[in-house]
Amino acid sequence: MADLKGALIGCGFFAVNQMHGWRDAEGARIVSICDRDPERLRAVGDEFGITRRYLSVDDLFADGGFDFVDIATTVGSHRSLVELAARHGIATICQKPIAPTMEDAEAMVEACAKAGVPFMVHENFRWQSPIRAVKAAIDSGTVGEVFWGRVSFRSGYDVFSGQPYLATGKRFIIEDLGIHALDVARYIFGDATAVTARTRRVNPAIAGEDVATMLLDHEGAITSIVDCSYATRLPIEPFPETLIEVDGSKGTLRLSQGYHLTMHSKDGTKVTNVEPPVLSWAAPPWHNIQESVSRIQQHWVEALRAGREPDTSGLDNLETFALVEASYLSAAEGRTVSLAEVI
Ligand code: NAD
Ligand code: 89V
Repeated sequence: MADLKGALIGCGFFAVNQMHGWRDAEGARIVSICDRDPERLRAVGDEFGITRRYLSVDDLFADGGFDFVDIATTVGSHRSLVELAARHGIATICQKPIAPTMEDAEAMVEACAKAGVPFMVHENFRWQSPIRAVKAAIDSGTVGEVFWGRVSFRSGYDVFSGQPYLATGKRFIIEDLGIHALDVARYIFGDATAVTARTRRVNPAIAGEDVATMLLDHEGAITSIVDCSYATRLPIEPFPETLIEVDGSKGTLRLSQGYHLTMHSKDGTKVTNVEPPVLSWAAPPWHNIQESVSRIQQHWVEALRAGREPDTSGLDNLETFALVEASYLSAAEGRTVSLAEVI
């Protein structure tokens, strides 16, 4: 079967990982790239040997010649680009966060559904192999019925040097990073029905919040805590590890710093090293995220070929984005917010 042909829109900081992932993907390759910044277009085009380069998305779509687009621009352009792709009947991947508002996110999902085009949000954290290992361990039944959990990302890493725009938005950590942790909480503990959140800005040099704590009520009477911080200085910097705790009726499970997975039950305690591989193009500490990029892209190829909805489809991602919206509303109003209020 011929490879699927893709076009990448946005050749910035993170797109380089996506281009590496596509180079390794089985059954797909990038044939065209687009960026309104000629320098970024040249850099990515030269590094990955892509000759079809466009400064304008209108020219990109006018020329066509691809089966899907991979949108790697920042959030402000996501809605217009996804709707443009839908108008051209092109299957679409869009980076997280799906949109700046719930209204935009819902419109994007509707536009793709109406056009009959597959739509996936690049929500990659749930594809990290340590997180898959946690889910597999729960599914194996070792810890019994899960009743409590925690998804935690606490760091003092300087994310602003690579992504300066993160320092300027009114919203920061929940929208950019908490969104991944909230999605992981949904993936592991199931959909949530309500959230209670508190936020704080510790770093005076940025505009948004850099600390957030969310208490989630999940369907099935599971309670979880999702906490994230970029203001936490630790003896060994954990970036970008997501740590997970799970308590169940028969035992406990802990994904701790250094990618150690500890499973404890009446049968004993087992510690496994679940560190992800460092792919040929990857570099620690980013290898964890980089591996998940390759995995979600391969999932997209398989889902597209099979005519299946991808796990993090636009529709699925509305539930994750609703948690983001509900968390900001909860923190602003100091009350518990039901997901039904925002979705
Ligand atoms: P960036 O600013 O470095 O790159 C964005 C690029 O898109 C820029 O080169 C810009 O010129 C280009 N662009 C913007 N609008 C355009 C348009 N309309 N047409 C053509 N080009 C356009 O941003 P980044 O840090 O690479 O982030 C991009 C997206 O990736 C964001 O949504 C961010 O949240 C997400 N991201 C995801 C992960 C992850 O693990 N999933 C990690 C980092 C960033
Ligand atoms: O995954 C992300 O969205 C990134 C980072 C891990 C740096 O927060 O912005």
